Amino acid sequence: MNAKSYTFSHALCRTPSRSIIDGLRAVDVGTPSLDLFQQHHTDYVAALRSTGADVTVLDAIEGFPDSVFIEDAALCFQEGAVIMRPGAPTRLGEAAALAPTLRDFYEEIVTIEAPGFIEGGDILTTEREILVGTSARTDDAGVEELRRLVDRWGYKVRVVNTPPGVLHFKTDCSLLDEETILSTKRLSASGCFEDYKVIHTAEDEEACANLIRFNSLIVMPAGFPKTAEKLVGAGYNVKEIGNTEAAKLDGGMSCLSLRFSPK
Ligand code: CIR
Repeated sequence: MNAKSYTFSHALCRTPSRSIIDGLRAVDVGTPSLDLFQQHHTDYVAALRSTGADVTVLDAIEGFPDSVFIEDAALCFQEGAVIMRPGAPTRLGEAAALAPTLRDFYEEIVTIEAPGFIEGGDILTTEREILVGTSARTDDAGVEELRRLVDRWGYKVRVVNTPPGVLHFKTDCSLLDEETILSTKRLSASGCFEDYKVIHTAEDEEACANLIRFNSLIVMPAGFPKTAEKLVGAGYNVKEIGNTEAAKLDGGMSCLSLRFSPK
């Protein structure tokens, strides 16, 4: 196994802060429990480590309630890292806060500059391209800036649409392997995965579309038995992790880590 889109030597996670109760959410379905969030987070980190990866868990940042969703603040490749420019005003400062840590791993770090906005949750890196969904958090200027920055490493960016009312592009899809994407039907209907094999989330289980392929594992939220069965049936090694508290803040499995293999 050497696919660079899902083979990772490292991951960065961030401890949930006490301020998580003030995290952004589209609909208020209750306050997340910090204790349970922490328990799920510990299980998540253990799952990543079980694949042999070196996982660094950074300190919580109380000033940024959503900073546990570390994926949105940067995008990492073998060659270097891109510091994002989150479109949520309360999250803008998270990107700069992450830069010193990324310098421990990379010589080359580039930064999305104003005026564009872009968040990691809108970016799906596959073996052959970088798909970016424009959304309420990611605009055309942010995408064009990313395109310009990653050109130096030979990566191609393709712009797609995030379905209306969906937080991030990857809220509705995930990479399963070099050729295969897990997607909701509402997203794949746009035709954006025409050149891939697509496995759909089972009916009424759209909320598990955000999962991660991390080395040998598919790390998915617990509580979606029909989709889990589909994935196991297709030959994937599925590990389920509790996600009830992150879900109250529209977060899922990809948001909780930055996954990378620096050269
Ligand atoms: C937010 O609205 O920004 C957070 N409450 C959730 C971020 C989820 N991140 C992701 O899907 N990559």
